[in-house]
Amino acid sequence: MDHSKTQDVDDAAQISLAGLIIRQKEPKNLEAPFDRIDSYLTPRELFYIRSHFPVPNLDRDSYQLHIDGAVRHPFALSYEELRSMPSETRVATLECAGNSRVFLVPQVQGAQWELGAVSNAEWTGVPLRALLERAGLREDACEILLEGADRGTPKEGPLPPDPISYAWSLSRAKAIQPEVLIAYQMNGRDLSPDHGFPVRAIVPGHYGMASVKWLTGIQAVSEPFHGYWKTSDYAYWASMDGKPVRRALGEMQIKSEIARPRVYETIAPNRIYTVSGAAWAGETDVTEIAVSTDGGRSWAEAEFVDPVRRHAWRRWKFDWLTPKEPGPYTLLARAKDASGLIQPDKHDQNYGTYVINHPLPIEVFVGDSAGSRS
Ligand SMILES: Nc1nc2c(c(=O)[nH]1)N[C@H]1C(S)=C(S)[C@@H](COP(=O)(O)O)O[C@H]1N2
Ligand SMILES: [Mo]
Repeated sequence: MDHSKTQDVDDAAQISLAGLIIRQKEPKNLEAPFDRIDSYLTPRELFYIRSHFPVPNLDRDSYQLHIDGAVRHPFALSYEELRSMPSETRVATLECAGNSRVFLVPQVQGAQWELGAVSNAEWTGVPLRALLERAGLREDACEILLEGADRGTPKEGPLPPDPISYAWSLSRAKAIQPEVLIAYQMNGRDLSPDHGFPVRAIVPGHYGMASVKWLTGIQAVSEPFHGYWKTSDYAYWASMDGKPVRRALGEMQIKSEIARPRVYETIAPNRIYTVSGAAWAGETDVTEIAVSTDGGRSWAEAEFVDPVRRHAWRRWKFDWLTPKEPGPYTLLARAKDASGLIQPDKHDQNYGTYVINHPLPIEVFVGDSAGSRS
């Protein structure tokens, strides 16, 4: 792996030109400045932060990761022991399931994320699979429960009777996939406290809620885990034989976002303006990206900047010959995946305040006031 390249990304001038946007001060919920990040990997300093409780104080020397439950040989690992195991490094995009919530009309409850509750980084850690193999998963283990050290009382009901920890379970099938990491580094540097120091899970392809930070427990369970986060919070209405059933969120749905121009940007007429952004999907690849500059009436193919890499975003760009005619224009981007599926035209109400993956309208003005600036 080319560490020097990663280092460059985190030291890049863009860090000093940009900062995070506050959505909530405490617990910390900070959004990445999506329009200001040009790099493939999001520098650690600009990676969005989504935390439900205050950051727990974990110490490298006393840290222990417990692997137990429906396993034949439960065990615990220190931080140094984890770091001495064979590791892997993978790029994965994390998107918070509530990203782009501010685009919903009428407005809904929850953090008003714009475009930046999504970021892309390179993660280093031990495959969860290796830990589960060492523990010897029992036949009856159906899910793997990941538990963080942070605790508190959540904000929205139905509320549990007492304070709880942050916890999320993965199906056995996903937990043993090679991409799921028990990570201790991000972009070649140790995790920062906000991103889960000393150790977090990284579950590529799933919405961010699955990538449990401050991970202290891995428990194999023989019954599906129906805790607060998988029922009250990150759940949606699925359909079973035509009847609605409550299910936990999982895979990220295909989505693209326009980074530039920004909402209400003024753009010079009759010039080439390079529209840019990124697109990603869950357990599939993004294969096509189209841009509309007339509110969705017509679409033109845009060009990818990055190659296909499962679980990581692809930046894209589109050279727009801006109209001679001044006025408001609505830009949209729409991605297609390897199976031919494209982003839905509008938000699916069954997802409530989550999974906002329809093409997000970016309204701009073409006019002369930008002439002097560009
Ligand atoms: N322990 C713990 N893990 C957590 C959370 C949390 O509040 N506590 N938030 C989750 C959510 S909702 C998201 S989107 C990601 C965000 O990871 P980041 O803060 O590193 O961007 O962490 C997930 N892991
Ligand atoms: Mo999230």
